[in-house]
Amino acid sequence: MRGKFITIEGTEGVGKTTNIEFIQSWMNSKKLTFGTTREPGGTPLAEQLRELLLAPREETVCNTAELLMMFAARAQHLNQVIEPMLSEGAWVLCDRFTDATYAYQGAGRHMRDDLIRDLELMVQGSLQPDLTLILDIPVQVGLARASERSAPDRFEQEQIEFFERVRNRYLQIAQDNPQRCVVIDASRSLDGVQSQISDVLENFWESR
Ligand code: T5A
Repeated sequence: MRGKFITIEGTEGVGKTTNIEFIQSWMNSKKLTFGTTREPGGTPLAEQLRELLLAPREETVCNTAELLMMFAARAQHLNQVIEPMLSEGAWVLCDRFTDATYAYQGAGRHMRDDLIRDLELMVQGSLQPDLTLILDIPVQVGLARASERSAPDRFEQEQIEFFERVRNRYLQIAQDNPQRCVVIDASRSLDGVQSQISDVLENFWESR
């Protein structure tokens, strides 16, 4: 049987990394075979593209180059990691996927949705995640959390308005895809966040 594809999304510092560890424990408790991966990244080539994308630089990265690099990394990741694992029946837990492109390059950078959709179709065909957890938090809270952890990358140097557009797009995506997406209130204590995630995962498990 084909594995399930679960993605986790949200604006900067929303707690994806922290909660991925929690989801991994849940998957272990269900004795699932699974892999955890991330975007951009997940293969040696895609991780190199990630470094190129995230590094602050003096040269302005044009929006089209940024979009194409995101999808180049995704094509490699799907081909080398995600598709083979799902075909073998393993579950895949992925830190960000194409929703991030609609949110960051679409809403954040004002790139046209139809361009993104064409690339999505070319790179992933009809493949979509089975479940997407969208962690939601006021932008300022997330940026403050992220800044305590490390120096800002190229995206984290954007203005607050950029992240507001990203957040709003994520909420819109959730509204448009209620069968796939669940919004998690990530502004609560970690215990509160993980209790909601646990409920969502158990529901998903029952209905799979
Ligand atoms: N990107 C990506 C695009 O533009 N387009 C795309 O298509 C894709 C795929 C990737 C960047 O690339 C962009 C988006 C991103 O800018 P990333 O590493 O995936 O970068 O994204 P970040 O958001 O930068 O990831 P972070 O690691 O910064 O944030 P996390 O993982 O969401 O947050 P985490 O878990 O590290 O938590 C941050 C801090 O908050 C604390 C944690 O302990 C940690 O210190 N924390 C909490 N504190 C209190 N209460 C809670 N509930 C807490 N949860 C976590």
